[in-house]
Amino acid sequence: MKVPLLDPGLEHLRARRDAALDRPAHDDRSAAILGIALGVSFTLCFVTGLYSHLLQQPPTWIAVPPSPAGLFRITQGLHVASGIASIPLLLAKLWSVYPRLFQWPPFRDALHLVERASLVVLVAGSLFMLFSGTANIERWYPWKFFFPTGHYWAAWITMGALVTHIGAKLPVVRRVLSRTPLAQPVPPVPAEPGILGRRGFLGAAFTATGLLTLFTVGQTVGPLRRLTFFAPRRPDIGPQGLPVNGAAVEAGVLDAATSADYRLVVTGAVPQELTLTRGDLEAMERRSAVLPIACVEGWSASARWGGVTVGALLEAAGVAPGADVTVDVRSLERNGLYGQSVLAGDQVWAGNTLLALTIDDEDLHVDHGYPLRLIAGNRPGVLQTKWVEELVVR
Ligand SMILES: Nc1nc2c(c(=O)[nH]1)N[C@H]1C(S)=C(S)[C@@H](COP(=O)(O)O)O[C@H]1N2
Ligand SMILES: [Mo]
Repeated sequence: MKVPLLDPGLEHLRARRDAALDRPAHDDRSAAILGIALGVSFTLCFVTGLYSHLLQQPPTWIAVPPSPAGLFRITQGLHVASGIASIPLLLAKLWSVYPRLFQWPPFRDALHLVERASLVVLVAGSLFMLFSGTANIERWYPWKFFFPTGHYWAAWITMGALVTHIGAKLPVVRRVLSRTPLAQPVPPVPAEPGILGRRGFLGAAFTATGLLTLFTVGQTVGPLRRLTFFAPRRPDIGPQGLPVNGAAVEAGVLDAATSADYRLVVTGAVPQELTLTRGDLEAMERRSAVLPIACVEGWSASARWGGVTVGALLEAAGVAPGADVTVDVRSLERNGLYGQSVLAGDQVWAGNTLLALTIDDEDLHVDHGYPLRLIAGNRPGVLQTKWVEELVVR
């Protein structure tokens, strides 16, 4: 279809667009290669994100196992790393395909219209996911919704649009992968000075992706911690060599946590309620375990924790060992998202589900939860409640 010329300026733009579409950075092959990379990073990010969501908001019929203890550390490390890697990939992809925005006519038939409309959802959803995830890593919340809920549901919508898009583009991807010539072979574009070829363009995109990953992943991969230039936290900087999320002063618990009046209460469905001082807890049988704090924000760090098992406390309160109970772990910090967490299933009785008194044989720093904090295997950091003052057995 030939559109009548209205305006020479428009005609000039159109000529530029057609020339751009012939350039290697904007051709099908570049777009498909970046699309494949994004398909991989988005899928990895989605699957690990689902796991994270499941652990943080488990349905009642699922009891998250306490082992492998480091599993969440790996899945959440991958989640944040694949999300960060997707940022330069997405920018490169958008750069690669943007001239197509001005394609005329905008759609060929009804199906093509649906496919192009789904792109609005895909692009908006992708930008939203990567922006909200990055902002959360920085603990910056310039919005009104609850981050986990918004990020979770937007992920489903974005992935739906992605599946639609992949379905529509599969033939192109297949041709590119099998390296057969594209449907209408275009004469090779002569190299123009100052214009990147495909190799240069894709090379720059993948190099940026690699460097950004390398300079952030040290927040969870210990040996790379010195290269953590772009992540807000290094895993070894903080009191007792561990980062802090939510200091005692911020939580408003500094006085209560350091007071001689501190007591741990074990209550609920127990034959015998307990009220214990920190001294009573120190006198109980001690266990130690090497466990990571793995924050949903993507940093993680391992430490050797010492303390009392939750199981031992329940037994002291008269609960039969191994009984099918759920335990609400409550903090001195009563309000806010972090005020309590739940232990269920095997996590209740596991030998490495601790109420910790020490890190590396030193009393916990108050910002790490002194006098007593929960630490257990395969749990997101948000559920490792600090300044524990009450266990309620159900
Ligand atoms: N009561 C309470 N517990 C809490 C928090 C908090 O702010 N208040 N922060 C949580 C989060 S998000 C993480 S990642 C870990 C961090 O523990 P740390 O500060 O000892 O490293 O504690 C968790 N437990
Ligand atoms: Mo966290």
